[in-house]
Amino acid sequence: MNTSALRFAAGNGLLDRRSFLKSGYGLSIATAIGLSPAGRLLADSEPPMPTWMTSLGAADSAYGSPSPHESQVLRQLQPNTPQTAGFSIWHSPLQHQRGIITPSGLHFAVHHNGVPAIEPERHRLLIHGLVERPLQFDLQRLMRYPMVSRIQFLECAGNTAANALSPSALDGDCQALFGQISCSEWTGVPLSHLLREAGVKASARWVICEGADGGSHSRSLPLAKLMDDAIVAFYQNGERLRPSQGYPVRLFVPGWEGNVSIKWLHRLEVSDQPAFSKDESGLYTRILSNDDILAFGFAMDVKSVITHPSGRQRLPELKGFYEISGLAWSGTGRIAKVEVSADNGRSWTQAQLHGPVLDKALTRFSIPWQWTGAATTLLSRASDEQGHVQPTRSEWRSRYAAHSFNHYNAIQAWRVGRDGTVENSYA
Ligand SMILES: Nc1nc2c(c(=O)[nH]1)N[C@H]1C(S)=C(S)[C@@H](COP(=O)(O)O)O[C@H]1N2
Ligand SMILES: [Mo]
Repeated sequence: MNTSALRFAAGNGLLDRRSFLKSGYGLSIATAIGLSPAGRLLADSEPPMPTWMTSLGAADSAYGSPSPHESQVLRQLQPNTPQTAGFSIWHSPLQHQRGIITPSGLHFAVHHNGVPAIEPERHRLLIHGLVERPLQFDLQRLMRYPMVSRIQFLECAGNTAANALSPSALDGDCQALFGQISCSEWTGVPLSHLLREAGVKASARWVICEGADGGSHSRSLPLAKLMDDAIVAFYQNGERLRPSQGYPVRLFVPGWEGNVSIKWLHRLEVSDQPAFSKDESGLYTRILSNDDILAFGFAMDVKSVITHPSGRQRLPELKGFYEISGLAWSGTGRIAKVEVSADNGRSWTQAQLHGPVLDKALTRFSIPWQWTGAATTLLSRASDEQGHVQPTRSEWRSRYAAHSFNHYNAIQAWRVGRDGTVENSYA
């Protein structure tokens, strides 16, 4: 193909992100992906008309489901994690998704005590402790309060733990390595409405939040954050929560590690101190490199991953045009920029952010790439509006003790081989 019309923006074929937006560049996508004249002729000679074009289709069903041709797009259990009766981690297939919204049936899930079969009419939410008026709500009364909707991500603190812990990069796809992140439109009642109604006492600082699952998963959360932007959510992507996401009601705490968004929410105890429950004293702390223990470090860090091309995908042609596309997010604000490198970090260029760029939501980015066919490594590096930038893996490792794995947010590297294979790498 004639590459004279291409505007290169960084090494090894990364194109200017506006290449296809400005007509002046004279770059057509058909040219870029190399549709040959022979290919065009083939399209002109129509194959025989398929039967679906000449007969009536099937009846539809009362609740839609994906095409049977997409049956490989499924959540998957976390590899190498023993699943016990109650404990399971399901990963979302990021490499099959586009845009920023996770379909509800593909939302990742972490269950410590299985999925309780709650009968909504028997479920109650109790607010007690340091309040003037302890309150107990049934769902019908709870859902009469004014509601808000927000598009926000949820990420498990342990997402990408394999890359934090494993001394060499494990072979895996984007789902296996990064699949504990999803993004939905969440709708519910701001928790501040309910806490004000209960009348929080002046000495209150914390709220102990507990689920109705058999093991009573619970976390202590600072009152200030809950008053600021937490919601008691009933809806996910316009329909009632899936049982897996906390039906009939969950806490949703924007930008913070997933384990604090208590599913099947049934009790809020207002307190002047945290409970130091089992999980918040052990599982959800981080050990720093100087052996200090960081507890109650809630906000998820700025992070990104290229989803196309990504681990275990195979580039169908061994050189030429590809769109690099991925996801970026930060628990402390909006994504400000994502830089991409196609030469293992020697040169970088800014990817296009696809709007809307929302606070504490997944943000889609993309950049056109003219692959020469040589083996290379693709990287993405996100920055948020507060100036946080993703660290390299060795920078991340130097902050934490060797066996620490929560909040891993280092720059991800995908190695592209000359045979078109893509694999996880430590750059
Ligand atoms: N009641 C209850 N809430 C819970 C959990 C749980 O096991 N029980 N798991 C937590 C963890 S560790 C995470 S990461 C998020 C995951 O939310 P999701 O399953 O809707 O993706 O839920 C949190 N809330
Ligand atoms: Mo989690």
